[in-house]
Amino acid sequence: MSAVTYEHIKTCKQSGARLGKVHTPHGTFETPIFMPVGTLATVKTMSPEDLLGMNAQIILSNTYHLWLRPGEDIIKEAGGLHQFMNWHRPILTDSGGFQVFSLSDLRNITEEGVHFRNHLSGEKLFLSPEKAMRIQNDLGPDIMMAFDECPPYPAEHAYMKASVERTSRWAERCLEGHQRPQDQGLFGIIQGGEYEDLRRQSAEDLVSLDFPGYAIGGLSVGEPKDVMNQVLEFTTPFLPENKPRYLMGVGTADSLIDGAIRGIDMFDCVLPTRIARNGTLMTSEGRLVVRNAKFARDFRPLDENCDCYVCQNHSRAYIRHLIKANETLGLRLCSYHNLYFLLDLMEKVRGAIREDRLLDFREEFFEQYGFNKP
Ligand code: PRF
Ligand code: ZN
Repeated sequence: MSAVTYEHIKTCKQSGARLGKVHTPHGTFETPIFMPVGTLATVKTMSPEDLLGMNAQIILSNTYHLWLRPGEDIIKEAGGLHQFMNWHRPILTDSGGFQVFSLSDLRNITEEGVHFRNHLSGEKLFLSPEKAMRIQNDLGPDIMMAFDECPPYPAEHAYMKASVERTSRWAERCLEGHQRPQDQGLFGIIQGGEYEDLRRQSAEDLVSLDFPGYAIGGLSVGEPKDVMNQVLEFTTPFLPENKPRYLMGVGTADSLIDGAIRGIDMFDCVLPTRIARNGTLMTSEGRLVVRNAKFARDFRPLDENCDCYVCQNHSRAYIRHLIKANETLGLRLCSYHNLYFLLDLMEKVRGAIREDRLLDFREEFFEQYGFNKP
């Protein structure tokens, strides 16, 4: 029995979206789900108590960042990441592959792995499938990710084909290097850009290796929205129905709904916490930039339809003041609301799947949010 298993509850008759549960050594989370990002073993400005208060069911952290500081040896010595940060619900770590590509210049990809420079100190570093597995085995998340290459968009077909084939060879090395399959589930990552044949090839390669879950990587890297939706539509048919599916790095409200409709179970993104820190809020009526002068005397909550702690207790005028004065409470309140908004959105998505009405929900949500897309 794998450390991580998917329990299918039902398929939405209207949209085809999946309602399920993922069981892990640190408990169960409901899907479709949004995972807040805690890159450096902290969801920026949020305490574990805050995360429990908004009912975060699983969070994500990063191999690359924790390897550089404080070092996986210290986290292992603390008893693992859950103990180190005092978060006892499920944790997923990304493998470092993507972070190497997005954070460092001067990288050199070889069959063996990736040579690059530390984005903090400039020091020369090397990551490989084996090393990414060893670090994640030391960190101890419930779900760890294979070491992949996420090529830029757009990339030539020939480059992408060679890259997909290498990512498949790396995936095999990840499975061989993984030392804790009994209590950590390792997910494979499908690449292939916008190319249907390469997505198929990547999915078939990885599915034949029998991972307990599959991610779709290489999306939300600058491609148009309809390209992402198409890629999901032609990739998910190659994935087993009894394993979780994770769309990496996607976190706008509309793409969470559109991803769920295309059979995605898990999402993560820094977007809600990143935009919160400059005072941009996600609300049921679209984005709200609370710094704007028009909110100086606006004593309504950030979102009149939100039940979160922030919206029950504080006004736009107060939060605008905090953000403009660079008070850290402003960052906290905005981060809390944005995370609550996406977690609550996914709870509503799960409710709509349960009632076979996710396409109707999408219509209603997009209408209020200010989208009028097909
Ligand atoms: N690979 C990995 N992590 C990721 C991605 C990927 O392709 C993406 C793509 N948006 C986000 N995070 N390992
Ligand atoms: Zn709120």
